[in-house]
Amino acid sequence: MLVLNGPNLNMLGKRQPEIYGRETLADIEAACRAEAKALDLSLDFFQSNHEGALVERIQHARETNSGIIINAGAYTHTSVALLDALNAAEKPVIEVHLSNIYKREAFRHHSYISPVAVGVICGFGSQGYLLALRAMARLVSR
Ligand code: CA2
Repeated sequence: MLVLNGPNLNMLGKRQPEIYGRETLADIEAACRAEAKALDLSLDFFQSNHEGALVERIQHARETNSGIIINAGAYTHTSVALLDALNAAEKPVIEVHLSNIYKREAFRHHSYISPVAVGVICGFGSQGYLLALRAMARLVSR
């Protein structure tokens, strides 16, 4: 399983705790690792601030991962390149957001990722990643 994180998510816990909470990305990774272990899933966890690095990691996932859980950060709302890469990967995708993007500015209401996703989880903070892992465990065991 690949859990992919986009730009600025490395800043979690360091700024804007009122929107994104106090947990760091390392805390979320640790929680994901514990959940993946309980679900008997192998886990790769990756973050980049660079669109091309995210595209390359998705390309690699085609060979190495059974599914992709992605919080693309702001690239969610801008990146046709990530959409194309996810389509080409031909793996189940679950889109995750910490915040409820529909409660926020209108420009966050559109996602380029959602059309390729099996489902979207937003507004539950870091718990969303764990919910996505549980949903993905079922999807890949089918
Ligand atoms: O709610 C989410 O998970 C988002 O994907 C987070 C993105 C935002 O652009 C999306 O619209 C929704 C931003 C991540 C930035 O995270 C920060 C955390 C702490 C300090 C600064 C940025």
